[in-house]
Amino acid sequence: MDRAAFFRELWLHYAALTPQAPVIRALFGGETVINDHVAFRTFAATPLALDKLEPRLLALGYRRHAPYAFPDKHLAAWGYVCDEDPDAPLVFLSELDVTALSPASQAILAPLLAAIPPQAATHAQVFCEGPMWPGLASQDYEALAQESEYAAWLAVHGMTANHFTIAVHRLDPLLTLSEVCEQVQAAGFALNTSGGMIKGTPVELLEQASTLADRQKHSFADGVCLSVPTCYYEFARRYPAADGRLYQGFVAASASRIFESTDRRPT
Ligand code: OOG
Ligand code: NI
Repeated sequence: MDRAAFFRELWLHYAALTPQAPVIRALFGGETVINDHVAFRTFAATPLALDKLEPRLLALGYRRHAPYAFPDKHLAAWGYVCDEDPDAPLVFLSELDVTALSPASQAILAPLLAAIPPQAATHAQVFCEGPMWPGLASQDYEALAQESEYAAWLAVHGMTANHFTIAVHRLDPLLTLSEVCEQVQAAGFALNTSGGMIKGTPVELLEQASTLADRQKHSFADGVCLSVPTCYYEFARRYPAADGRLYQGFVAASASRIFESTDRRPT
């Protein structure tokens, strides 16, 4: 599959989980909006680990750019860039070190991880395939989320883009990130305020904001139906680095707060 087809298909899966996304994108030009990046989550040391998925990104024309670490969330990530096409979205791929979780959380996850097919990373649709494991009971979901919102989200949704991102620096006419945030809020969408509404500064070459994830009813293995966070939309404004080219990296301190866009919150 070529890169354009890959992102078209990914958007369809993402928009089905994220009804806010096409509505918000339409505020800023609809299909003319440039997608700055997408992000995926996975379980480390499994057939879907980052090192197993990476060849799929390389095959789409990407290369590893920079690593990021989130020790408090037991996450590691890489950013990927596409040299052939400066307009291609960047990719942020993170993985959870399950062995760093409590024995109770590891026990909840063990049957899921054991069910991942050995060749899962080679599946044609791996990046929008969803969970390749049996469903959780609702109380296990809630127990897991207490310790790791990331683990609980990933257990429910599996491999799928958890956000797309409006490239604010590419909007015409140009808007500031706070103008973008105001328009999104005026349209009725709540933003993630963890660490402040706008994360990062021009000095860090990247300013970011994001919505709170949409929610959908999910029916758990014990028959209980709960509203769970699905996916969110992000807004990123990049600035030129010293060499005059736009910064292509991420900012770990900001990313750490952006992850929280899919946290469960009291409803
Ligand atoms: C990724 C969070 C980090 C960014 O742009 O810094 C991120 C995630 O939620 O999986 O997207
Ligand atoms: Ni992002």
